[in-house]
Amino acid sequence: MTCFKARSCFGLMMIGSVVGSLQAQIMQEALLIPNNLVQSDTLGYHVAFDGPIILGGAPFGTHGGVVQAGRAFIFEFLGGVWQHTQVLRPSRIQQQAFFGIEAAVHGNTIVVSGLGEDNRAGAVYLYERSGAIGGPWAETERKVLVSRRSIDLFGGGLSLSDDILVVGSVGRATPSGSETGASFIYERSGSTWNEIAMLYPAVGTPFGNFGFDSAIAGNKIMIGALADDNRGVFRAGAAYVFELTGGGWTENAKLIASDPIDFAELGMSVATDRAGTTVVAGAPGAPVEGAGEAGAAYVFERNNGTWEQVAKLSAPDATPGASFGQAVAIEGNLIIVGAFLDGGGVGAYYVYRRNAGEWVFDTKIAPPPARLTYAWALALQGDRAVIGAPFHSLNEGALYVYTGLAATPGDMNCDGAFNGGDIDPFFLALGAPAVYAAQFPNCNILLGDMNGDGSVNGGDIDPFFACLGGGACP
Ligand SMILES: [Ca+2]
Ligand SMILES: [Ca+2]
Repeated sequence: MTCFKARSCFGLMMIGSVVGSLQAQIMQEALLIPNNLVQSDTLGYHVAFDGPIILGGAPFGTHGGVVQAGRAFIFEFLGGVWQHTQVLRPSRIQQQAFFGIEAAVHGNTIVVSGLGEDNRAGAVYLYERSGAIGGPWAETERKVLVSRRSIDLFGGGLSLSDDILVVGSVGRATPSGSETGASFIYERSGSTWNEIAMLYPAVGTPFGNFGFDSAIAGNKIMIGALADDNRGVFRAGAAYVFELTGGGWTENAKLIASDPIDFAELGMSVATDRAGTTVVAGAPGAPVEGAGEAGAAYVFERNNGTWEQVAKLSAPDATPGASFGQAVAIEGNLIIVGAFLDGGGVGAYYVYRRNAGEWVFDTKIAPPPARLTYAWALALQGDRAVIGAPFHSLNEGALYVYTGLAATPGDMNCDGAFNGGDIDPFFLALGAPAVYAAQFPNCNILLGDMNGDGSVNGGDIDPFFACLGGGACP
């Protein structure tokens, strides 16, 4: 438990549980509220998370008299606790740049958006960490578009992998129509990132907001276009899949709801699993059984090269205006969906699991009262989730960290599936638990407790392989 302000600490609590699974007890691990927050910082407006790094965007803070310049907070997992280690500010500080309104982190690289910079032309800033975990992060590059215009809004919909950076520009004009929006692809070459492509829909909607959100997995990039008019339905929204084939990124599929609805805005949020074969897209404006703007999240899976909608998720206690689907995340067989206006503006997130191919509701996590707009943003990796509550405490904002989300026994690399890829990590956990913890920082070692005696030891080997071979599982 890490606390940064005594008044905000309320201990390690068990929040929920899954019947029949000891491992899936979702616990609040930390509440991250740095001491130097100011009103209007809105920490948690965006969250990014990879390995031992949490990045919290705080875009609306006024600092040194520069109105809504924004900043971003880095937290690192050091000595078994989450510690606030650094505040990022860009080399060009500007009024209403909204630095931190979007961000991404992957390995030793961070990208932070200054979407509002230069009259909303927009910019992004890249940072690299020198040295090991805990070492200083320094700005390495600032990227802007060539022939940039105001209202390009370059800097939305960020995603980052080893060598690819995706940057959305929802106001950008493209050859397929005025202001369809676009996403720009950068490839890492040594220590610099070079623009290699501009992605846009083959048949776009003017002002379709293509590029609003994105996700990347291997050779696939998913891009949300929340105002896309598919089938003539105003702002029904869509998510596009692009694939790297024959040396270029090409449009592979356009994912739309089977029941497109005016103002559903599917594509407000987009996430993919690591394999790039399951996509979840939030549609926070969708009605649910007559509850207007209760919101939904659509799940698509790719089988034999074809994408199909396999589920429409909604809150079992859907209420009008909850905006379920404003934020989504997926890891293996686990999806979490934020509903920041649930409970009259308190907010909540919902957990779903894929069980025998079906996506089913598991649990709802709601914070104590008065945590305004909790789950406005969220991120998920392995066993951990990070939840942003940007308007908490007079818009200072806060981040919540939860553990215990992974629930597949034997899934030692916590990618959501139990298979041969878990054998090596299992033996690492058995033989060198400290090394395991360092190598898999967001995994729960107790997923290796296959005989359910509360620890990971030699007695788990036979049950591990029995389950892996198709026999009985815990
Ligand atoms: Ca696994
Ligand atoms: Ca055991």
